[in-house]
Amino acid sequence: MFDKIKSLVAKAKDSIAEASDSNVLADVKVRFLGRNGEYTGILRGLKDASPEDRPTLGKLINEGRAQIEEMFKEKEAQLKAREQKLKLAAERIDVTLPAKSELGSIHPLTLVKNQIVDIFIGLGFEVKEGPEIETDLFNFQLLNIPEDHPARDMQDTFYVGNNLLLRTHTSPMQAHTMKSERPPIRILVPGKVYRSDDDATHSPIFNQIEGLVIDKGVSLSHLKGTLEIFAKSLFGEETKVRFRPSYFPFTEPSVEVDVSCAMCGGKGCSLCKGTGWIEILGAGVVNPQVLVNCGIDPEVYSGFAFGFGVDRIAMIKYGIPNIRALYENDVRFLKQYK
Ligand code: FA5
Repeated sequence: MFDKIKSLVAKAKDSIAEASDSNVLADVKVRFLGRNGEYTGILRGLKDASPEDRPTLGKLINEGRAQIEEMFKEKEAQLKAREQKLKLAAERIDVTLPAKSELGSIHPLTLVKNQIVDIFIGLGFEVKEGPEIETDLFNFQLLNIPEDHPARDMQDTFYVGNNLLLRTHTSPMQAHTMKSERPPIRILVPGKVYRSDDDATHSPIFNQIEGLVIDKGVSLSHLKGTLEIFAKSLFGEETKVRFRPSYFPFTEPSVEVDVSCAMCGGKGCSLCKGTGWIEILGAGVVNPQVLVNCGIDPEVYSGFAFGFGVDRIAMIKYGIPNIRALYENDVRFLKQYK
């Protein structure tokens, strides 16, 4: 038995030395020190030893076990350190390699907005932004929109609280500016607006750009000249502009503005539904009542205003058939606008 203990300790020593990684070492440990392990088995043999040998043998067995455990501990630490080193080497990142991240692209709505803003900056307009949460006063009342106008209905407007709503157009910024500044005023207001609308050409959230000019002697012909320059700059020199009579409570007279179809040059195609014209905005001469509401004397000053849907223009410019494509953030769609 004395020899067996010695030879098992020696055998364990060899097996431990040979173990090439932590998994192998763990198996070796089970083989020697597990519940049914070779070395553990020796203890069971102790009962067959003579009573006078037992204390010495017991002591030897324990010392042998302590020795084997110590050898395991040392080897485990050794293997762990080596494996950690290998792992770090495998995960090493070469920070000097060229970066491979893909460049993003500008959203088509932002592209169109930037183009429009640039054109109007060139015409001397000042760019402003306004709140998306508005009061009934600024979104409707000051703009001469009567109490019973359908736009004020719950079906069309998102109300967010007592007298508060998500602005349905960028026109409230007309009132904010006229109440806080004196003419001459020449502003352009891009921004998000909200309506309870949802189909292929209408989205509950969309983008408008508002324009307002107030000065002495401003008339409808100034509006036409301004929009002609705008349309030619955005859609091409050949573009023609057409005014059709319309109605907005805050402008009088009011017009819908069409541009000749950029795709067919006015001959008629699927984009313009065969008419040769595409409607892009609403506009008009500022209603004198709105000037009075905002503290500007209509006997001295007059002005024009316009407001167009940026989404509609992006759809025309890029031939996008469904407005939802602009809000779904599908990278395959957005990538095309690099
Ligand atoms: C207005 O919102 C007026 N405030 C425009 C205006 C400003 C008139 C200044 C006169 C003076 P309208 O409701 O027609 O008008 O909307 C303007 C444009 O927004 C439309 O021509 C259309 O291009 C766009 N539009 C309207 N509803 C939606 C929608 N749900 N989704 C996308 N675009 C829309």
